[in-house]
Amino acid sequence: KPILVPILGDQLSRTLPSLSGRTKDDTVVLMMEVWDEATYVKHHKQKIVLIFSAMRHFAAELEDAGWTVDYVKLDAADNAGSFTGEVARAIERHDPRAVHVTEAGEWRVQQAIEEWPDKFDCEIEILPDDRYICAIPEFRDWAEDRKTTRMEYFYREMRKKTGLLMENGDPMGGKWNYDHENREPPKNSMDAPQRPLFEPDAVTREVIALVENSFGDHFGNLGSFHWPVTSEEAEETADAFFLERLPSFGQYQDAMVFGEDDLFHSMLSTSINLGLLDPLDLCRRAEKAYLDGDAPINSVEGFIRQIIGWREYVRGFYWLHMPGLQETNELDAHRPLPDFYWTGDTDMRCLSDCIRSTHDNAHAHHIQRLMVLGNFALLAGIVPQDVEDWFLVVYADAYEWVELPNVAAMILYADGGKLATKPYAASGNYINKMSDYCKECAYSPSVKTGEGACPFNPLYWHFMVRNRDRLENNPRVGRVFSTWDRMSEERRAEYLDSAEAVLDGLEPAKAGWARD
Ligand code: FAD
Ligand code: DLZ
Ligand code: SF4
Repeated sequence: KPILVPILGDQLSRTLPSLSGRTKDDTVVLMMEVWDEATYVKHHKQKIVLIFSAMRHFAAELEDAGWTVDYVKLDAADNAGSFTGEVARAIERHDPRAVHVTEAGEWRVQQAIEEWPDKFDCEIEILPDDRYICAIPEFRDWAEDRKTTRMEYFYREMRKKTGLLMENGDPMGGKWNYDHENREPPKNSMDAPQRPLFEPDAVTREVIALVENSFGDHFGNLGSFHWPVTSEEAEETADAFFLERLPSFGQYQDAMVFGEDDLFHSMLSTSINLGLLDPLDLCRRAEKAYLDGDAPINSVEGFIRQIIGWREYVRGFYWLHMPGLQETNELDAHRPLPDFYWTGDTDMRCLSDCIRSTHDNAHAHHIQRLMVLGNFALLAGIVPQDVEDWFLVVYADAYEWVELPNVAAMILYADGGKLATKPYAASGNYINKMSDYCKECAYSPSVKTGEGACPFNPLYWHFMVRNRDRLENNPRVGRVFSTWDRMSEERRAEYLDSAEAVLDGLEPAKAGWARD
């Protein structure tokens, strides 16, 4: 009897623990395209194409390498529509002596897997996913008994653990973090190199047709699908990044330019999250670029921090705070998501450009997600669950374990400050400084209230005033209220009235975009 090895859509790694220890002659790999996964939220069309195409390519590679793969397509007759239903059918088909599965990335799926031992009359082995640098219990131990569980301290532990950018126990260059060098505004004419764009092959084209047919009402554009769908294409994207973009990655990490969708970012998150690239290997390559003198320390340290710091940290944070993180709403935000997040129909040029990129590419870079799309949702007091659904739907790299901490805790402060020391709230000044958006916007960042005012300006004060009780004692925010208190009563009323006018003008999203 064989061992059945189900491989989920974000487990496309040859080193996957449930696969790497197996022998080909007594293993059946099971891969399943299932309706439940494609529709628990109505994912961007490109996200579904990416996952199905990458799954199909991975299955073909395994078969070429001599593995037996039982691949269930979405439109296969009798597809049960769920992982559990398909594993049940596969147990019938193959009569395995055991099922070996690597733990799921998402809490929702892991809950279902943990029911398998009771459901199936077959031995079930659930293996920890060792494709991360920090195991879930290790993060829990680290977080326990600590007064402050900030990312920066966790990151230093990961530097020590991996030895990345370390020299005799000290950080290379003398500092742990070079973030203050990574905040340069864009230059007038930014000439970022084009990343490799992959034309859809026959496999991807077949999936595109399937997705148009089955998920035609989902958000997003398919005409511009160029994501890497194999580890080879992902490596090509990584090669181009290390060669052409890493040197400027740090400097322009927070810059935003109208119509420039990736600038000097790596565009590797979709491939890392699918399992096509190994995150530690990427960090070692970045470190080598520094040691060889091909990239400056601020770029290399910044890139490594995003991966062994933020990426690992949010995963640990997710598992530490689930399932509560889905429900948390400490700032008591209650406004529905504005419709323009789906349509892009707004005169705010920063938001409309970020939403266009999101619609066309299933991508927006970090600072767009944080300081434009996130900042607006924070200031306007959008209900966290609406914002979470939106971010989970629209990005090709979105899985709940990475999306939810970034949205609930990082941008919305809905966890009450476990992750961030203060809300990332900013007025139009910040966006004006870090982008070229404002020059041709219908609004002006220097107009603070009334006609023509950048909506971020009055909303900033409305947010602060509404949350004064919660934020006033935070030493990193407190001073803001002294500024407010020094304003004349008339000025304060202008700010609040302007903000109310913006908020009253927000049309709530129509039902059916994120969920049926
Ligand atoms: P780069 O800028 O080149 O960064 C390199 C890598 O670092 C990324 O590929 C990613 O793996 C990692 N990374 C960077 N920042 C983060 C972070 N905050 N959390 C986790 N990993 C990080 N990333 C996702 O992978 N999936 C998501 O669903 C997701 N949702 C986000 C939602 C919000 C509100 C915010 C503010 C950030 C979110 N991020 C998410 C993090 C980040 O925006 C993306 O990883 C990044 O934009 C991907 O593009 P890139 O590969 O070019 O990244
Ligand atoms: C996101 C996604 C989608 C859209 N569809 C599938 C699918 O049909 N089959 C599959 O194996 N995985 C899919 N995924 C990715 C899963 O949701 C992902 O593996 C979970 O996040 C694991 O926790
Ligand atoms: Fe965005 Fe305000 Fe600048 Fe317009 S003026 S682009 S709304 S920050």
